[in-house]
Amino acid sequence: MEQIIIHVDMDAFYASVEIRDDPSLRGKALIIGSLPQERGVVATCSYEARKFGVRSGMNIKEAYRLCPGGLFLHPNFDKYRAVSAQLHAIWNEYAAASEAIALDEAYLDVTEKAGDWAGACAFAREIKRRTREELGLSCSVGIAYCRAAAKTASEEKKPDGYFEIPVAQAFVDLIIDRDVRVLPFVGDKTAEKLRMAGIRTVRDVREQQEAVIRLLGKHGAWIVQLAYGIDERPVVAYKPEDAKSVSREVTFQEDVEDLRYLKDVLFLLSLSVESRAARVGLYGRGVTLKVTYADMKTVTRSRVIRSSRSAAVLYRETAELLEQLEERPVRLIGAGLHNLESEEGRQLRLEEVFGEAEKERDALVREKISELTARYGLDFGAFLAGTARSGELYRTIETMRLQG
Ligand code: DCP
Ligand code: MG
Repeated sequence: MEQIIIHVDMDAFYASVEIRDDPSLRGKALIIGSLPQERGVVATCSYEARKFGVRSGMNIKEAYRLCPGGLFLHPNFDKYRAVSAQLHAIWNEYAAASEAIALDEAYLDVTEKAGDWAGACAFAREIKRRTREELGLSCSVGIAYCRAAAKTASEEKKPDGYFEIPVAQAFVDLIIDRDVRVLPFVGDKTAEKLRMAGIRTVRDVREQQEAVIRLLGKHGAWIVQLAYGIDERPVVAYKPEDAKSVSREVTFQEDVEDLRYLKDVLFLLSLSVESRAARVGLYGRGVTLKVTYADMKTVTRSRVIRSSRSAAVLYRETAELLEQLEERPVRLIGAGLHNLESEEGRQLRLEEVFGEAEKERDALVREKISELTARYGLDFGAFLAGTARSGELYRTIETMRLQG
């Protein structure tokens, strides 16, 4: 699959917006998040503050210790959301499909609109120019033949960066001696597992690919592919704020790290989404997983599916997406269907006509419910009767967390 993808990411986003709106802040070590005397974390900070070692997600006390002369400000989310909408509106003009990953970040599939590589590079330059001229903010862009490389490229020359990775060989040459964490889906935990097996760099992954797969299974096979610069994931048109979706999310009373529990929660959320979608008579052609980590960083991941609203499908897809994320304490998790379509618009597949797909899904749902009943000792009958009601859902999820 030939693709040309631009990844665009704003520089020190929240901090840059504050500096734009109050030029007296320019050049200062600006830290957005809690104030030093409060409990909390750094959301982001200006590049001047980064020189002191301050980072997103860091405890605010630690940030204060590193940078006592810094200027600490609370975030203004409404403002960032409004700016984000303006940013994505500009970027979307250049893409046939654009996938908003965060308020300040998107993948743009420019393959068709740009026509060729030179056209894509011109788009990237124009995106930078317009973002600066129209919104007074700087961004970093990466242009590449695949998502993973585009993301690496946008980080390569931050801030105000511009970088091209036209082919797989160029990507491999760039990252081969870097830490495995340069690859998407390799977070701290995965990196640690690999390190225990003596695998530290991308080169090590290539040279010990059997070991990587043995160690990490399907996830490992992904990582090996990426180490060869192979990444065919498409850009899935998706905007988190898109109202045309049916989704359900839950914020935990306490942060959660247990992957099995998180998957069980996804299953319950999926059942709830299915019943909601059924009530409004809609099916989705995309699924979305949303995760907010304990440090407030939110990530969303989407996939294209064959039109469905089945809890089994939604669960299977979102659980897979979850496995590909970094393992860090989770504060909120959500699952949803998007790219919705109604009954009439759908083309039935043969398996559906004969009811086979449905039987298979029902079996998966039944199996999963008996698994949960055994694990948590709860009566899921009551829950199933009320899946669409939030109260029941939250209560069940919290009870499971306390019993798990
Ligand atoms: N954010 C947050 N908590 C985090 C990470 C990020 O609240 N742990 C918010 C603040 C950031 C915004 O999301 O401004 C975008 O995140 P990025 O990771 O893109 O960070 P920045 O844009 O701030 O900086 P960079 O120039 O490194 O992209
Ligand atoms: Mg950014």
